[in-house]
Amino acid sequence: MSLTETKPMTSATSRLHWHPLSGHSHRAQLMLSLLGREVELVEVDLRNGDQKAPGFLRLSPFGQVPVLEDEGEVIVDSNAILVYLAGRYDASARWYPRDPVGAARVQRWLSIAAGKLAAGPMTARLAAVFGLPLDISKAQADAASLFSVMDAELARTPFFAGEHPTIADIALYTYTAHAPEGGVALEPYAAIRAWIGRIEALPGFVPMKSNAGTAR
Ligand SMILES: N[C@@H](CCC(=O)N[C@@H](CS)C(=O)NCC(=O)O)C(=O)O
Repeated sequence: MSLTETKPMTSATSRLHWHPLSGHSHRAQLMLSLLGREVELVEVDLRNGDQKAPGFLRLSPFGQVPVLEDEGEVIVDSNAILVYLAGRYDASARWYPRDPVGAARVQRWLSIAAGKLAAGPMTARLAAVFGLPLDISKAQADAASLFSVMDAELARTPFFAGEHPTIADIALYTYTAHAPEGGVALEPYAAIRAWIGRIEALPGFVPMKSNAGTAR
């Protein structure tokens, strides 16, 4: 399906294979909720290695969550899921603009979400919360330099791709908002904190649990 076509809404429920403390999973869950899609959540026990079981690898060859099953399609990768959901269920095209400039503005930040956001705040959280043997000092420093740039951008515009929220904001939200769990403070970044408030005020917003088990 091309992005210029939008299939009509159906009453079918989406199925999301996820983990409740996975920021990538939360990205997909949040987008489904913002679009008002009913979702069946299927928990994959990452600590038990269930993501590497043969049955799951048939869905997700890299053995990672999230995976979306929807309308007979299997969509792997959180950003791919955001692109898919916006293309299929947002006829207004506000969440993922079709025009070349609008689409490029969104894609710029999807790349950051898959790159610098993962290397910085996500990696620091993996080390601090899950005890993975990663270079937490470097990840925290990388997070701080990324947040300086994001903060400057958000001082000029309310959302990353302009005046209204897009999938770029959803891709960036979770690991930014949960950065303090990785020892990365958000206090220095007033524009980021204001943007977090704007995202959390969106109708349909659902939080991710913090590592302490309490919802933010
Ligand atoms: N590029 C992937 C990354 C997904 C990812 O890193 N998922 C993590 C959880 S947040 C995972 O499944 N880790 C388990 C593993 O790699 O074995 C996406 O955006 O969906």
